Amino acid sequence: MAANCIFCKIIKGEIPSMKIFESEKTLAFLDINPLSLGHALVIPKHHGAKLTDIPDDQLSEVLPVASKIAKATGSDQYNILQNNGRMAHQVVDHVHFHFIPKPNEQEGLGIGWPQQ
Ligand code: IU
Repeated sequence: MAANCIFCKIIKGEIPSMKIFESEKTLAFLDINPLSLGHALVIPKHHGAKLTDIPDDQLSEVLPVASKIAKATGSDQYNILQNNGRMAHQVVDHVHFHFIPKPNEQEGLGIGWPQQ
């Protein structure tokens, strides 16, 4: 954990968030400034700014959680995005994977979030 990291504060519960999934090593919550309905972030609990700072055992849990979220929302049109460094538009220096659904205009987004 890093004392001044906003996502570490979210993990510790010092800052509120709309949590949608939590496990020992991973947390997922809704993005505060969503690019689409259901835009969520999946983060390893281990603090590290960039992908290469995160131990493999933490990283390996992240994509399965993103997959669970995709399944639970019912969305089959979405982006998974992970930015590293300012030139790549990274703003928050705690590794996070964006899940950005592209709701079908006729059907909208699906209905749920993953069960714990
Ligand atoms: P980026 O990949 O570092 O550019 O994305 C950071 C994201 O974190 C961005 O979509 C913000 O809206 C989001 N976010 C958040 O959900 N809660 C926060 O307290 C802060 C940023 I600061």
